Amino acid sequence: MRLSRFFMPILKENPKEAEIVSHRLMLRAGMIRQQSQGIYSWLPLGKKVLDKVNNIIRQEQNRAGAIELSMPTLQSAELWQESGRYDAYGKEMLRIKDRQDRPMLYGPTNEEMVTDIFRSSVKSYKDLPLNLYHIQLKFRDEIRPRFGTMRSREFMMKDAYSFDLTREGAEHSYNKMFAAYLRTFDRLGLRAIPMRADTGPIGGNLSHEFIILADTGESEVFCHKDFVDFDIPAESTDFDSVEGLKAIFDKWTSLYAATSEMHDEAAFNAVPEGDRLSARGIEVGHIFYFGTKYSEPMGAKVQGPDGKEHFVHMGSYGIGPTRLVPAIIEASHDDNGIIWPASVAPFDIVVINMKAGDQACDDTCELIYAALTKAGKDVLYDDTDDRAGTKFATADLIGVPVQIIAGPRAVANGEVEVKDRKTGARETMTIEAAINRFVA
Ligand code: 5CA
Repeated sequence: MRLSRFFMPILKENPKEAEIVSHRLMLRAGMIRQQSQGIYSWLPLGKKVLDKVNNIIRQEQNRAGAIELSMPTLQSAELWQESGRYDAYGKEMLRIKDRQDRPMLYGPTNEEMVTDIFRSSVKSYKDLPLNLYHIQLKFRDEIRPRFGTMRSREFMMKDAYSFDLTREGAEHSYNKMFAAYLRTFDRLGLRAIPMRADTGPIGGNLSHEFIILADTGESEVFCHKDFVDFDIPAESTDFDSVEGLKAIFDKWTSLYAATSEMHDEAAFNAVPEGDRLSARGIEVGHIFYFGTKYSEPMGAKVQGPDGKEHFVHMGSYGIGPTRLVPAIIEASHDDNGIIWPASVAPFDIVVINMKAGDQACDDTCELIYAALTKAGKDVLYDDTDDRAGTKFATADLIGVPVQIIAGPRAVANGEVEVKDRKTGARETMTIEAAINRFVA
């Protein structure tokens, strides 16, 4: 992508409304724009990162056996009256009427709708286990939307819903998502710790929040410090192995970890003092087992091997992609801007032409841009006629992991500079060596 033809409205000034660093940097880098309170557009640079986050989530959901579908944002109130949540959900639900005066709502979550899909076509235990997920916008009319897309009113959620014949089966489904979440957050460059959590309006009595430790987090959390170094389940994890996944779950729940709502002071004080971590955290995922809470009132049942009808045991599993993007920035930035982990960077490499219009610089940059693009790299080429200083500042701000810098002096020697955004290390090398480093 040539920067001269891209749409990346960088802000020079620090936006006054931004209270935390991720919100400030997302606005400055032209990733998002607020359209009304708590409702955001994702501009091209932000959309690229969000898509990469969603793809990693998708890969890990698929690996764990979940199946993707797409459900609508607008739902009929009738379904929610069946479960009893239409009245219970309160003011967070945006209620709408259509032209026939029928009550509708903008979905804050999808337990009812997916249960309706399930009951309309699944009749036998032989079709279980089943886990259906989608990545879709949600709306919650939060009292205090804040921190940009960290807590917004319209936000994206990956929500998965599992169906099993028995409680034991449902626990295995829960453990699959538990392990998939550990892998997902790790691939996003984050250390997320599962903590016992309150179930709120979703319900049930088994639930874990996945929390990233960050000073700007909204939750107060308490855990054993060893979680910071625990091993992540490998790519080769067998998601069909009941014992294997139970072992992962047992290990990751063997030490104390709880959010403030579930905090047990006495249990925490039993942890040796030097091992106690009391910190702030960002909730990036939340998983629930709630048994037959929805299947009973909505009549979602299957025939079991005993020939009798059984209400299915369900769980739901959420991740917030539009919250994850700022969470990654909170965990990875410096005074100059964002430092993206390679897995979600909007571009792999930025080529900086220090003197656009200079034939040698132009030719060198075009050569590198073409070679790396051909090799499958996603390259941003800063071909604008801004000053070199402005280009360096922009490249640092938007956090692309590698910068290849072509200035007249180096280019005259057949060389360019390669800068690592994270460490700041710079290396001068031949043009060919620079290309080879990223093609190989
Ligand atoms: N139905 C369940 C799981 S599918 C559910 O709704 N869970 S939740 O309420 O915990 O939300 C799941 C995830 O969505 C949260 O962990 C968080 O990452 C994200 N999320 C929730 N509310 C917001 C919000 N206002 N802004 C941004 N992300 C949010």
